[in-house]
Parts: sequence; structure tokens; C-alpha cells
Amino acid sequence: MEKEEQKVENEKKKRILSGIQPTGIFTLGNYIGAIRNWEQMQEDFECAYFIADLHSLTVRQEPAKLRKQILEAFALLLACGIDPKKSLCFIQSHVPTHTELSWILSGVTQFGELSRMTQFKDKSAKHADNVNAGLFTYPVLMAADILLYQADFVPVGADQKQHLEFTRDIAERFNSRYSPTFTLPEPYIAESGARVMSLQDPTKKMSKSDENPKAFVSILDTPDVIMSKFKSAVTDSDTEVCYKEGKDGINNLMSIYSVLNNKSLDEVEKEFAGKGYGDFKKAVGETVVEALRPIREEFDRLKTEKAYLEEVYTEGARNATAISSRTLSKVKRKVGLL
Ligand code: ATP
Ligand code: LTN
Repeated sequence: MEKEEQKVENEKKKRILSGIQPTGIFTLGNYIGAIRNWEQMQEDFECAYFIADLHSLTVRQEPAKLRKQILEAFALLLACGIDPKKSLCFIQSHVPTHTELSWILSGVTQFGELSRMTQFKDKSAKHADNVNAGLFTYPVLMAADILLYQADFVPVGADQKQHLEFTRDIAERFNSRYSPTFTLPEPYIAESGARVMSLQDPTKKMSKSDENPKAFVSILDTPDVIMSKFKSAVTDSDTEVCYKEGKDGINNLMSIYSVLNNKSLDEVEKEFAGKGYGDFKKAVGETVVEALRPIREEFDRLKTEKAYLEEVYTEGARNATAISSRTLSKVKRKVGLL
């Protein structure tokens, strides 16, 4: 391609943005539903990925532990293949524009629409002793995260879809009340693997904050631990490996196996025809062990490189501040701040 053509091509690249909370070591669910897609998108899009540490303050955290988790989460992002040479990577609280825009957007947000958010309802039931204002306004900060960078697509798991719809509503409202300012972001939810379920209760999503460690596979679990978690995964009393309503446990394992091996569910069904659940669980475990091995090895290497990590997130914060300040200045002017 000619140089000029290449330049035009680069300028046309769509923008992607996504974040993840540093509430624990990422799970296989986070990896399959979100981060794995982030990595693949780096080639075709202009990407920004960040650690949503401010969002994690909506649940009670122990300060020293949180500090450690933020750095670990950042290192994990890089270990999962997010490349700071290709993508903007930063830590949310290092970029002050996020909270500033969040306050301005809260003026165009209605109490009623925040009350309808299912994550708010779920989390306030789970943390009934700490239903704080941040938990309620969580989606407004998330909208600010996205709109500041004029993102075209936001790759997330299915559980975040409602927050994205909210973000679009706010952006549309702002654009029509003032003048076109924000790009309307589209959710980008992978068809398969968008919701990996708990290995102990396959009607619930796999979550890194689950009290039962057997319910989730952490991306740093050792091969032995991974194999034993799959071995004890809850299935059903049937014997056939096939994708069917009511077979939540098997459906979940099939979908994990199919995504990581790039096979259709039909192919997986054929591959295991006549074989029992034991063999199938072992095969799923082995696939997961191999998929996570390079990540664990890279993480072990990176966690000793504190100076490198600091350099990357400092540079990331500088660039993110520069990009997002452009949007924020525009917004301040439009709403009438002096
Ligand atoms: P927590 O347990 O603290 O609520 P979480 O494990 O749900 O955390 P988040 O930080 O809320 O993780 O989510 C990070 C990304 O991973 C989001 O894009 C979310 O949609 C995706 N994700 C989380 N859990 C799953 C899952 N079980 N299957 C697929 N995607 C998931
Ligand atoms: N709420 C998201 C994390 C998150 C996010 C974002 C994702 C915060 N800000 C902006 C995409 C875009 C979560 O819990 N998964």
C-alpha cells in the first residue's frame, strides 16, 4: 500500500475502549468474555484499555490489598497480550478527566434510569450493608470513561450491555440538548463465550468475587488446580455431551471448549459422541491449562519488573489525559462553564 493510502487507512481506524475492575485475579470468564477479544482487536482498531480502580471503590476494599491488586491487574492485562506499543493502557484514577466528566454527566442522568440498572439491584442485594452512592452512580462514571475517548465500540461481556445502553442514552441526550459532541458507542459482545458460567452453579455467571473458589478458574491457577476444578464441575445426570436446554453445566463446558479450540458446538458434539462426561471434563481442563499457560508465565516474569510497569502506566496516563482533555474542554464550553 502507498504511504498516503496507509495514512488514510490508519486515520479511519475505529476506536475501541474497555475497562476491568481490579477486584481480584481475572477469571476464565473475564478472559473469554472480554480480554481475549481485546487482544485480538489491537490489530484492526485504535484501542484503549484501563484498570477501573475507581469503580472498585463502590465495594468495600482493604487499602493495602487494593493497591497490590491494581498493579497486579495492570500486569495481567499486559500478560494477556495487551501491548502498550499498540494500545493505550492506563489506570483510571491516574486520569482526572474521568471523574470530572462523570460529574457533568450526572446532571443529565435521571434517578429513575439508574434505579433500573440490574447490576445496581444485584450488588445492593449482595452488599446490603453498604448500598453507597457510588454503587448507584457507577454507570455514570462508566459512561464518562467511554465518551471521553469517543469510542466506537466497547467490547464487554453480556452483563455490561445495560450499562452501554445507558451510555448511549446519555450521549444522545447530551448531543441533542447541546450539540453533537459524543460518538455513540456500540456494544461489542462476542457471540460465543460472552457469559461463562460458574462451575459450581452453572445458572450463575462465573465471578472473581465468588466466595467458593471452586466456582471459578483464575487465569493464574496452576494446571493441577485447573484440572481438579473441571473434574468437580457440576453437570447433570444425563450422559451425552450435547448442547441442550436444561444442561447448563455441560453447555457451559462445551462453550468454553468450543471458543478456546475455535470449533463449533456441532463439532464438539461429534468429537465427544459416545464418550462420557469424565473424558470430556478432562479434555476441557487440558484445553484451559494450555490456553492459560503463556499468560501465567508472562505474568510471573512481569511481576518482578516494577520499574517497567510504572513506566508503562505513567506514559499511559499522560497520553490518556491529553486525549480525554480535548473532549472534556469541549463539554465544559458547551454546558456554559467559564
Ligand atoms: P466482580 O466479581 O468483582 O463483579 P467480574 O468478574 O464480574 O467482577 P468485571 O471486572 O465486572 O468482572 O468484568 C470485566 C469484564 O469481564 C467485563 O467486560 C465483563 O463483562 C466480563 N465478564 C465478567 N464475568 C464474565 C463471565 N462470567 N463471562 C463472560 N464475561 C465476563
Ligand atoms: N463496569 C465494567 C468495567 C468498566 C468498563 C468501563 C468497561 C468500567 N468502565 C468502560 C467498559 C468501558 C465491569 O465491571 N466490567
